[in-house]
Amino acid sequence: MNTNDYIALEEKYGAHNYHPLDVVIEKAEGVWVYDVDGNKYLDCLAAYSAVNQGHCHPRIVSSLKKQAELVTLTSRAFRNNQLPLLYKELCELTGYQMMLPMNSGAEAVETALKAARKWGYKVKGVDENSAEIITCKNNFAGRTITIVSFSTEEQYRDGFGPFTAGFKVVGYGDIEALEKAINKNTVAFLVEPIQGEGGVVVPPEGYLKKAYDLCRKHNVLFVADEIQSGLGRSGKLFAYQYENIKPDMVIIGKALSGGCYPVSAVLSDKEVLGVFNPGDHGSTFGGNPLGAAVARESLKVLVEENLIDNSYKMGKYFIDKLKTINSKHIREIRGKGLFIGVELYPEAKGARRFCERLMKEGILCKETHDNVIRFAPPLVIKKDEIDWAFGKIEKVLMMD
Ligand code: IF1
Repeated sequence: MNTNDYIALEEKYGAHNYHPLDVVIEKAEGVWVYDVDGNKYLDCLAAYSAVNQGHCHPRIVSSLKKQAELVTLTSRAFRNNQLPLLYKELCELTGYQMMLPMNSGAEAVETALKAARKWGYKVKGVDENSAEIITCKNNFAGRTITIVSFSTEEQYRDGFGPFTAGFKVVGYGDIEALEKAINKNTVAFLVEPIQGEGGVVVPPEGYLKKAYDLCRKHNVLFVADEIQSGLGRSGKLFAYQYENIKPDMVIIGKALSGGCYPVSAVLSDKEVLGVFNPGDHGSTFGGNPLGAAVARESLKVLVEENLIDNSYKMGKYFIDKLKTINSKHIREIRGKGLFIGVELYPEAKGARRFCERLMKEGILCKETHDNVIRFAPPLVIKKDEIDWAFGKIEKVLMMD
């Protein structure tokens, strides 16, 4: 079978909830992916930052294989020997006292929302059923009905009402709007330290600290959604670390498993996650030994292979090179670490057509927010691979 044969099957049998590029990948290793027709591509999306450690990292794959032959799932009705070790290693790495494991990012976001509301009622003393959570315009936190209840992207909401109450939306970076939105019922402020789907938007210098201080002043939880920006993507372990803050909750996923298995988590100190009592919350697969073993190895690889520092250095190198491209299409180049967005002018007629051209040149990337090309390769990328990609990116962006 060739590319078109696979596409035909997808068209015939699959729900059409995506519009992917016409590339059918059958193998991947490090920063490279290979399609069914024998073509090779540099992956500049890394599965939306789930493959920070590189595709099929040997250490992570072998941890998956080894654990899969021991025990994969016990349910949380019983205990297993991998989760306690993940708890310890993840809390020591991040400096938090507690962790609650889930599977998808959205499940971890929902967990954080429930923890914030419960903390609001049991600790802050907000009246029952009146908790409010503030989020930002152009947020992306997942696809559940509660999460899209606070989305500002019409398409993500269309046809999915009625929506969950108790959310307010303020401009990203607008500290006055945040202050105005806070009231006695506010329990949390949920924010991406760098907005991914919003177009790789880095907030104004000092915004996160000012928002954090406002949360402190009004006894509101500062909750960082680091599912995409975290675990080295921004050039630091967490993107929030570019400012002098320590969120009350941090939500992670994606690269927590190196892209080998769905593992997500919420991190906090005891005051917040301590509000959960046995039976309050859970999930069949949450905290399973297979995911825990994979997550443990994924974190070890991130640290032992200095991928965070590589993200910082290669990201700076990549951005500096991109800034030399003298293309009429480029409005702004922005990002931190290997979390890079190239925003095009509206006259460029959208980023998708450049992504299609880049695919023909052997580079896979994804447009976000219509006019932004996102470059977010695995954090293992080397200078010569960036040089190789740069030549093709420059060629494509210099076209009409
Ligand atoms: C899709 C977007 C990215 C996330 C942040 C929570 C989640 C995500 C900051 C939920 C997930 C994924 C979802 C995937 C495509 C991708 C995406 F384009 F949708 F918005 F990365 F930008 N917080 N993002 O980025 O995690 O439940 O997916 O594990 O839904 O198409 P999830």
